[in-house]
Amino acid sequence: MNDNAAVYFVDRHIAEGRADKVAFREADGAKRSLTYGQLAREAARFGGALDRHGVRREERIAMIVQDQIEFPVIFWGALKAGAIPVPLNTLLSTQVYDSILSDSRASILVVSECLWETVAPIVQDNRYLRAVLVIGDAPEGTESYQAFCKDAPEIETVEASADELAFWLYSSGSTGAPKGVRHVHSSLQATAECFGRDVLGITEDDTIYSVAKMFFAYGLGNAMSFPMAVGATTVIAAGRPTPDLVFHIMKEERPTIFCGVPTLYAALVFEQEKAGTPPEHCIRLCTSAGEALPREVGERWHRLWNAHIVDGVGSTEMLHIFLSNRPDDIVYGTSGTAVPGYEVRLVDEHDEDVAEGEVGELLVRGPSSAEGYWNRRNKSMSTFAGHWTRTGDKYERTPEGRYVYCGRTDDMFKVSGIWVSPFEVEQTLVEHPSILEAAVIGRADDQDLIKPAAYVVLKDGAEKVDADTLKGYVKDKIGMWKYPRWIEVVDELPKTATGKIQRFKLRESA
Ligand code: 3SK
Repeated sequence: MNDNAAVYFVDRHIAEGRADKVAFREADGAKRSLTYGQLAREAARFGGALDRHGVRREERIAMIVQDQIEFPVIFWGALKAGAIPVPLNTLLSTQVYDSILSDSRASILVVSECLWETVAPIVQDNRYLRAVLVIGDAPEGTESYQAFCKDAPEIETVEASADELAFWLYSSGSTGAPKGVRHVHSSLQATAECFGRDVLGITEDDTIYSVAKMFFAYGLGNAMSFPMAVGATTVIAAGRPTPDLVFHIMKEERPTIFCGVPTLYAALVFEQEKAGTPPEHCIRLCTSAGEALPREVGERWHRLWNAHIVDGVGSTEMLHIFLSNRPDDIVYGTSGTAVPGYEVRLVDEHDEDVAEGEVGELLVRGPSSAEGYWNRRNKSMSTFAGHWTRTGDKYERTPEGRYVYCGRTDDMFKVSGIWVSPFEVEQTLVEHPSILEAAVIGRADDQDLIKPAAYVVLKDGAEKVDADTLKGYVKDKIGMWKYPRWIEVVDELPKTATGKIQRFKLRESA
């Protein structure tokens, strides 16, 4: 039996009569679309072109590709040929691309034309690259992706086992240099079935729109593997997901499932409340990940859109969401319970299970954990501890068995000997009508005692609030010792490209 993931996600649709069904539709740019039949042929041709070029199994194919129809063609074409696609964040700097290209030793690089300038200074001196393919007009020293594929034979999907390496994703987490996370063929199907099909209930009739791009594990599942597992359609957009673009896509492209991140939900709620009128849409369900969704944002979104947000937790290491609310069982402000097929535990610093109501580090086990990090033996051993994977997140379990996010292990701090969850203080701050976003860190006072400090972004046009009022607001809601002793108004919070607040940057500048 051939367990190459391309058999299930690509080839199967032809046998099941979906060749003419649209798999991907671009909502911006050239507005092209790709049927399942076209995708199968073009992926087979790209695989054939790799073969013709002498690319061997397990060679890495780096992708700096926007959300455009070539993305799935390249990803699946590489898998069909037994090569390893490595989709990279399209927002990185020249220097970071340089280090990732060297680390991965990719032999082929495929770049979207508009991203070429960022990598142009480094490709010449890279000693592993044997071809640089530009999607669009090829500058000197590169080849056009279209010419590379022209007249290539369409290959059959190569045999692969479920445990064989399929693709890598580079994870930067909220700190540190990016690490290559190596995933096997069976993980894509496991996440698509356990979460996409069994939790979200995505069907062939759905149209999905994910603001998280496909280079990010969350977006790869939402926009590619989940819809492709059931033969649904994905709307993709290369542009930055501003509220205007999102509202436009909701109205014109009529997605039924929307996948967002907390910062964007907060901005959309704010814009919509200003506009006053309910938006025109066909959304039946939304998802959120990347950061815990503040309760307030979830509740207000539901009132406006009459569709719930299923908030969940995932990681690049586990490929997608493993702890989540359910569409028919949502408690905003919690991350729900383990996704069927996964188990979670909360442990203390000795790896002993903590008691109910105590804070512990979240460990997870399930069918989609990565094989390890590339070239990071120690880090692999500490993160992938046998069947269990460390998440680096601190959680608490409620008497009902739901998990409540407290913060990243590195972001938690104690005040007067009691743990403070930065997330709890942030959630309380964003309940204030003037505050759009907040980040909380521990900071030493004059006596070198750690106390909470808050950075807040005000809503556009919001009335200025004085610090004492805000301090009193938090004190009244969650307790004396948790209120921020310092409150700074900032224009924006430092975040990763995938929307996670980088509290370590605030600590460094405090
Ligand atoms: O950060 C997350 O919450 C996440 C969710 C799904 C897949 C991947 C990631 C990193």
